[in-house]
Order: sequence, then structure tokens, then C-alpha cells
Amino acid sequence: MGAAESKPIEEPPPPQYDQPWRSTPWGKRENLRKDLKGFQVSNPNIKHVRILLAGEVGAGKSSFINSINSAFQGRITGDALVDATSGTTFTKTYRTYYIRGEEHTDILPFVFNDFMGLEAQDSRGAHTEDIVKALQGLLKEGCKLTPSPVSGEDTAYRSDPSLQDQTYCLVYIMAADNVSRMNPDVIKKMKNIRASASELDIPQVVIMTRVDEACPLVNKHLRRVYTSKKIKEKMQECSNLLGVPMNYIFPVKNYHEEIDTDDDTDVLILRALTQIVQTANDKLVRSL
Ligand SMILES: Nc1nc2c(ncn2[C@@H]2O[C@H](COP(=O)(O)OP(=O)(O)O)[C@@H](O)[C@H]2O)c(=O)[nH]1
Ligand SMILES: [Mg+2]
Repeated sequence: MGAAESKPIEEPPPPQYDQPWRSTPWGKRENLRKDLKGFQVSNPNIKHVRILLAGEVGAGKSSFINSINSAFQGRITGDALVDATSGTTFTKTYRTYYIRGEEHTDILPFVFNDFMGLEAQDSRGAHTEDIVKALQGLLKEGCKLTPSPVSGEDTAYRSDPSLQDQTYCLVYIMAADNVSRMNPDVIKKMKNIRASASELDIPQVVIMTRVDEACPLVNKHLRRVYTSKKIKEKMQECSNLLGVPMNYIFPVKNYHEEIDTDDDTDVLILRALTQIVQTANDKLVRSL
């Protein structure tokens, strides 16, 4: 067989872009930290901007809160307990997570509420109506979230929420390695929540976790997060599923097995947090 007859071997398309398609302030961890610590809430009556996290069990909600706290403290912390085994939790306490600075006494001006998992059937996961109540500040601190929704007569229900109790940004947590396999019922639930949040004029952001699990290139070097075609594809999938535009989607790697913090991991986390906090503050300014 002559050389002319042999078919050229088709090269697989390169899995990377030549240039990152979004800029990232690598190596600027201190600046990001400093800016976030010095962040001024645009309303003097609000000490902490409230951010609500929602997503499936195992998406990385608790890990995201822990990673933020770790990025500020310069060491791995685990206040928001991470479930080592993924299962459905039936009962969960609705509580606020505060982020502390290095000095440990300074509480930063943004707080998180981590909702129980959005499992497929209402009997197993968080109720859409409870999440909508949480967005409006109607759920009391420490109340128990159970398979049945919180009702008006319940002691868990707050009838007169202050500005401080309300949510200023809703963050969907989605695992990059699971986006394609998400349960359609969960997606439907997220869309319903999105519709209610939009009606309440609450901005929404997607944090796409587990980028290290979704792309081997990124697993090796986190700085490839915006050159990896795979990651961009996954972000696009999140965008299509929920209808959240790409510029409100942020890929991160959470701390999960590390015992020390790492500059690049912190930068990606802090950059995402900066966007969340600014988006939340914009909402706050609108409601003044
Ligand atoms: N490799 C990797 N694992 C992660 C990441 N984020 C979370 N995990 C792991 O995924 C599992 C579920 O995380 P968890 O925070 O408990 O999810 P939650 O149910 O949404 O609170 C845990 O085993 C975490 O250690 C990540 O970015 N990369
Ligand atoms: Mg959790």
C-alpha cells in the first residue's frame, strides 16, 4: 500500500484554547482578600450581606463555605460539615455561617445560608417554597428543615423580616462532573426557584465546583481552568440548564483533601466570592 493511499490519522481536537478566555488575577490573593475584608455594605443598616446556597446533595455547598473560610484564615477549616458519604439528609438546621478573618475575631461583612439538598422528590429534599421563604428572610435562624415544608403557624416562621434577614444573592452550586447527569426533577425545581427569585429581583450566580474532577488538565494545573475546553463546555451546560448567563457562572475547586491552603485555589474562590458580593450589593443598592 502506497503512502498516498493511507488515510491521514485524524488528530483529536486540542482540548485547550491557546489563551484563557477569561482573565484571572493569579498571584493576587492578598489583594482579593484585602478588598473583600474592606468591603463596605452600601446600606448602614445591614452589617452582613446574606447569600443563600442551593444545590443537590454532594454538589459542594458545605465545601464552598469551608473553602471561603479557609482562604481567609490561611489554613483549612471545616465549620460547615462536609458529608464524607453522600446520602440524603432528612433533617437539617437552617443556620447562618459567618466568615472570619485571620485574626479570628473579625467577622466579615457577608454571611451564608446553606440549604439542605434539592433532592428530586419533595418528600426527600428541600421544598421550593421553603427556599423562597428563605430568600425573603422568613425562616428563623436555627429552624429545622424537614421533609414537610415550614408553615405559617410554625415557630420557625418569621413574619416580619428585617433587611438583615433577607437574601441578596442566590447561589446555585453545581458539580462540574455531574452537570450532564443531573436529575430532571432537580433541574425543574431549580428553575422554579429561579423564577421566584427573579420575581423577587434577587440576583443569581452559579458556582461550578469540582473542576478538578471534570477535567484532568485542570486537575494537574488549576490555572488551566479558563483554557480547558471541557470546563467551558460544562459551564455552558449549566447556563443552558438554568438560563443563567455565562458571566454569572464561576468555576472553582474547593478544598477537599488538602491540609494546606494553596494560592491558586484561593484566588479562584476569592474571585468568585468578589463577584457574588458585588452582585449582592448591587441588589441591596437597588432596594434602598
Ligand atoms: N475533588 C473535589 N471534591 C470536592 C469539591 N467540592 C466538594 N468536593 C467533595 O464532594 C463531596 C460533597 O461535598 P459537600 O460539600 O459535602 O456537598 P454538599 O452536600 O453540597 O454540602 C465531598 O466529599 C467533598 O469533599 C471540589 O471542588 N473538588
Ligand atoms: Mg452540606
